Amino acid sequence: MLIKRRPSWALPESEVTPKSIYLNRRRFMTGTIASAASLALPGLLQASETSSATRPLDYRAAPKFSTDEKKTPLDAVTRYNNFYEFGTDKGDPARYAGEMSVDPWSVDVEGECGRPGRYSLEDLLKPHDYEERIYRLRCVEAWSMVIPWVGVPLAAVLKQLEPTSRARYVYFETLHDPKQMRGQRSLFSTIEWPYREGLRMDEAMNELSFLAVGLYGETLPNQNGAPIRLVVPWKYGFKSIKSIVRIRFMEEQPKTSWEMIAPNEYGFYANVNPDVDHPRWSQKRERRLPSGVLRPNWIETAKFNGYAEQVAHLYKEMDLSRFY
Ligand SMILES: Nc1nc2c(c(=O)[nH]1)N[C@H]1C(S)=C(S)[C@@H](COP(=O)(O)O)O[C@H]1N2
Ligand SMILES: [Mo]
Repeated sequence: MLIKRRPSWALPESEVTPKSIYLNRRRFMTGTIASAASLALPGLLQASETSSATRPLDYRAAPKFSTDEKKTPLDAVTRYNNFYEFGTDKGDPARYAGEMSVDPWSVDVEGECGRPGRYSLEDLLKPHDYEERIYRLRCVEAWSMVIPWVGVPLAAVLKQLEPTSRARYVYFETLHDPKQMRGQRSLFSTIEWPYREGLRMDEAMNELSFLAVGLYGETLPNQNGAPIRLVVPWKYGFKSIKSIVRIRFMEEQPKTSWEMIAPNEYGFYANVNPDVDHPRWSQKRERRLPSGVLRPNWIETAKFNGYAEQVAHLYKEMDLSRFY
């Protein structure tokens, strides 16, 4: 029997009308073995969905950060994931991320800033109102989604921590706890835990950079990086680090997980760019999910994932084929 607990930073149920999105699931096909398995084992997935129960959030829409594109159905957003802490199969996070406990949660703030210390998630977010932003998410593996996130601008949270003039980069870490994260117990893991990511300070302060605490109007399902994750929509998905427990302001460019694994394939910048192919595949097109096996939904990839107007100026002086 699973006891549903409301995170302290979510709203009391009495203040909002819960959405019925979970009651009205549609099955979808992604064309992977993972989803075939998930269709065959509905009971198993049902259990993990319940164990990472979500709660409604109070937020307002941010029309400036929206899109006319069709949103990816919740089913795809929550069942086709990359979260190697729970396994490398696309279905593993939905199956196993319920084994992680996300309440209470705290974030350690360190380095070049005026307000270092350990913050409860509640204290970190208290000064800010939640907004909904509908962003495209483009994975380096050439698939993409359109996701309605709920959260706060990264810049607002970072400013409140008072970065010093020496802070040129900001670095993030995911929880490292093999007891709760079975992928970290694996002997075959290529990642040196914890999962690490980082941004240049001007990238972090860009209006698009976002800290998500929810999606589709509710707190994040664990598989999507509960209780707090980064969303950097003009960069490949691996920059959007999940389940953040550490923020460090740094003078030097930090080492990041995928760059550590294969520096010739994955760079620190990782801007979405159809003109710079991955060494092993083209980045000119992407499968917009849901996408069937028989009729894959291929679309053209846009430079900076379609956000050039907001971010191209950050890279004016840079050769993006060298700084990939
Ligand atoms: N800690 C952590 N964060 C992570 C990953 C991961 O394996 N571990 N995968 C990244 C990749 S490759 C992608 S594409 C996105 C996927 O986010 P989603 O599952 O919410 O769609 O999360 C990113 N953040
Ligand atoms: Mo990804």
